[in-house]
Amino acid sequence: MHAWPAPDVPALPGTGRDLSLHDTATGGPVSVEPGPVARIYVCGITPYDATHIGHAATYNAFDLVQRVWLDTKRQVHYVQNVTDVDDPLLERAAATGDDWTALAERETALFREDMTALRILPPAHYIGAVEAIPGIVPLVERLREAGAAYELGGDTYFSVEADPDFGKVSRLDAAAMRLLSAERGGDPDRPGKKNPLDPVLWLAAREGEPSWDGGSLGPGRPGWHIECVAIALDHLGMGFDVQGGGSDLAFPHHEMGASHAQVLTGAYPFAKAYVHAGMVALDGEKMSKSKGNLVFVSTLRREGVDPAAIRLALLAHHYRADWEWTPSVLAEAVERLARWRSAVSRPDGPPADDLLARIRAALADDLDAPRALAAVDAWAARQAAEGGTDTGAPGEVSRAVDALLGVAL
Ligand code: 5CA
Ligand code: ZN
Repeated sequence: MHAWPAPDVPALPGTGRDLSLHDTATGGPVSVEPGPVARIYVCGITPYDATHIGHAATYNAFDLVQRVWLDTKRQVHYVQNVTDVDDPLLERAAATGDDWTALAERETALFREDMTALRILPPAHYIGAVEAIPGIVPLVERLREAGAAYELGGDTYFSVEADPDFGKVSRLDAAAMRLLSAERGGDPDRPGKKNPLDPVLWLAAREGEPSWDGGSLGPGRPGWHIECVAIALDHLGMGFDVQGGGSDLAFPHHEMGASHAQVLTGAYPFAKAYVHAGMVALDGEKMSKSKGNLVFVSTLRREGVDPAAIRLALLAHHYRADWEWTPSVLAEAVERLARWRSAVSRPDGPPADDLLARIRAALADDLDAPRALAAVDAWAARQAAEGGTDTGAPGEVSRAVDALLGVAL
């Protein structure tokens, strides 16, 4: 499917710094050193509801990764999926009487608009689960032939024991895995499974649900993890630089995906770094479509909130932090945006070369956006207090803020 239009990324003087990111699999910072073409896969939405602030925060984090790479003069090969068929989408469509394809199309279209408004760079390949099915079926067949998958009541399951490296992404103990599996789409209590954690690869056709030709697997639909594996292997191959998503994807989704791919290819690792964004909460609980405690990007836009202010509200929090959306978070961002715009609208100002270096250093250090904002705040405060004579400075600041933080002043 098509993605969304790319915003301009102004070229900046000099070259940016190499990026260090916190990797869930090692539990510490890793120096991400991609080749001339950096490869990143970020898990996309399940389109049964509009983009909320939590989604936007996660996609904003991985947008910064790309902007840092572009600033090091690398190209970025970015792939994202859309889980346009899965249990929660079908359940929502059934509950509202909507056609599930119309629901998915509508919400994906809204997501594209929200991403465009937020100046998030689009993926080069934006692939739906449904369109990936012809590539998924042979992978599941191969896993079965290799003895890494088995049939249960017509469904096909992956055997986690087939991967000697299973567990290395999330590094959780068996009890924690079991709990999260039940919470996040797994079925650890289904009788007959070899290991309670084994995830479904291919779900046999069920009454009233859509199904596709599954070759030797029979008609059905794909499991969730194999969807992202098929898309990532097809467009990026093994050993790509960053696998990204919110922290709720570390287990089971990214753990299972890594295992599927490692067993399929015999290579290790699936991704060189697993990077996870914190969860945004509302009223004390994680913002989630299933709980319904949501603030939608599109609602804020409709209310007349400048998308640049939404983006500044996201940037004010470190991407790995769990944080809470409140009216004052937005009010502070609106106020900051006005301050910055006023500062760059003057014909001259204090010199800005040091500011560019500070933004670059902050972002290269595990995407420390709050530190980058503080550096811009300091420049804007000097501008307001004493002004300056550097006629190039306001332009340099707005180009740096645009290119590295995605905020057009
Ligand atoms: N389609 C799958 C991934 S393949 C999925 O998780 N879709 S989603 O719509 O539920 O979430 C999309 C992305 O937003 C995921 O990376 C998820 O981790 C992230 N996300 C969901 N809720 C929040 C939240 N409250 N705060 C931050 N990120 C969130
Ligand atoms: Zn995914």
